[in-house]
Amino acid sequence: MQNEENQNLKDNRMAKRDGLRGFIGGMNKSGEIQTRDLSKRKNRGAPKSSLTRNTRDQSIRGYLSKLERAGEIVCIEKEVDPQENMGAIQWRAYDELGKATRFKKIKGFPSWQACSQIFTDRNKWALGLNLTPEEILQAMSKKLKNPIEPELTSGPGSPCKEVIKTGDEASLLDIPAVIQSERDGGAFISAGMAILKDPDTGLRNVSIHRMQVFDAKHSGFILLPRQARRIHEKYLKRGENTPVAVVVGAHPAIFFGSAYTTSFGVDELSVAGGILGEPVRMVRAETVDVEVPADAELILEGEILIGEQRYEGPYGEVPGTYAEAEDAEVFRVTAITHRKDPIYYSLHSGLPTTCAQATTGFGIEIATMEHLSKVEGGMDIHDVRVLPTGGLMLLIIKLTPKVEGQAKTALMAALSGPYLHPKLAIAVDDDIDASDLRQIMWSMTTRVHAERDIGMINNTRTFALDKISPIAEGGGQFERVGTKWFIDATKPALSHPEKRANFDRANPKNFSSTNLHDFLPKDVLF
Ligand SMILES: Cc1cc2nc3c(=O)[nH]c(=O)nc-3n(C[C@H](O)[C@H](O)[C@H](O)COP(=O)(O)O)c2cc1C
Ligand SMILES: [Mn+2]
Repeated sequence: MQNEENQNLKDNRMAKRDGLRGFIGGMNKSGEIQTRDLSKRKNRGAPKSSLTRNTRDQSIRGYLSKLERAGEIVCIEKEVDPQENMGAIQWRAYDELGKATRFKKIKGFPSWQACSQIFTDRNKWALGLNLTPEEILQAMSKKLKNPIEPELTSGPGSPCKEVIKTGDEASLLDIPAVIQSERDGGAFISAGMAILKDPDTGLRNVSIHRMQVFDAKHSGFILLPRQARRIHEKYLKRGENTPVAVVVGAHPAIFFGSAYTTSFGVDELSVAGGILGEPVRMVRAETVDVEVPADAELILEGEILIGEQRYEGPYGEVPGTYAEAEDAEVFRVTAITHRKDPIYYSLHSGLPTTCAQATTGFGIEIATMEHLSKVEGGMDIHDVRVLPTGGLMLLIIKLTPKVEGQAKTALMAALSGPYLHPKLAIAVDDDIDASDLRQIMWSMTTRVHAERDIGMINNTRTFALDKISPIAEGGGQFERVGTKWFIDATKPALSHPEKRANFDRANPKNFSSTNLHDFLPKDVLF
């Protein structure tokens, strides 16, 4: 009995994550999932209203406090070891409890704390960005259209400069970088937001790059063919090293901005400002000509070296498999600045579910929703989900198909959206919770006639880390060509009401008006 209850509790917690909710539980009449109304819980750190939002905090600390008040984070007082067990603890805490982790005592790093798995699902992102899970995709689209430029503040007294180490004092070995997956080539600084400046225009770019710690002064620096690489190549042409400041631990809006794909020349810190509703406060770095967010936990200043490559990897990557070891760019540190009691963001990558899937995935959801709003003059799209289980390659669209074939148009558009990652797109109807794998599987068996409802597009570019897609002839390990495919698991369209009704769910009588909790014994904790 006890075991059964424990199992139920565990199932309940599981349900909060990758869409394993009760099959029909938690739905209102229209089939929309009812997410917990956080605003009704006292002192739970939920957003009050847009007018009373505190936009002054630009650190990661306010968000960690909110996670704590909302019961979304476990605090580990026992000593942990970044080389041995931090990776497993942080991963399991989310997998088994659905929670982020705060580490209070780290072996070998007495003045440091760490946090992990803090952006693993939509609820946590909503908490961090002061939005509700229901409004988040539309609200973010709007905010992304209204960037606010960062502003320079005076340096002294900035939290990120409480400790300044330059020259021999600046050592990467002083940072509690974690060995995450079993076969990782070493410890990685995994949540570094690299700020680069275009040498021609002075325009700033911010993006996240994994950095394998090689020694006190050097780390790897993986540069996929995106905007940071474009800027790095400009410095290469000039025969110069690329100056860079890497930020670890800042407000969720800043972290989101650095992981979001925008047009070349758009400053991701302006994107972050738009989300915050005020300029990001910046200070000048010590040894490179770059500005950094004043309220950050940790800054690594340095340069990406010209003409130097080192063997890097393997690394447990976002699909949940390893990126092979290969030659990669090298970063050399010139200064390290941090708070006097820094909180290191130990971002876990690798096997789902981690921040690695739920961060880029969240960006893909917003961009896909926006992209689909322009297709067929706008369709009736209710939700877009990049479920972490799919390692960024699975995308679910929830829509009401008005006419036959419309879901397939949406699916094709979704597979050629702004991001390359989605490989399998599945359309579900408006009575399905698009975050619930059980409901998705049910739709796929009961509403899919495979011959009609499945499509494949061969020989298309696929996600750089999708190892099942072969490497393009003559390309590097990140250039892949494969097959994108889609499944239309919607009901017949609104234009065929009788056929459509034929696929209605056989819901229990009065299920939406019957509240299970009214009938449960009062002393049972749920
Ligand atoms: C956790 C995480 C790790 C990432 N690691 C890398 C990396 O090592 N190399 C890389 O080129 N991109 C990496 N990315 C992707 C880029 O940071 C991301 O696509 C960014 O938006 C690119 O910025 P850009 O549009 O300015 O080029 C990572 C993203 C996340 C969320
Ligand atoms: Mn960019």
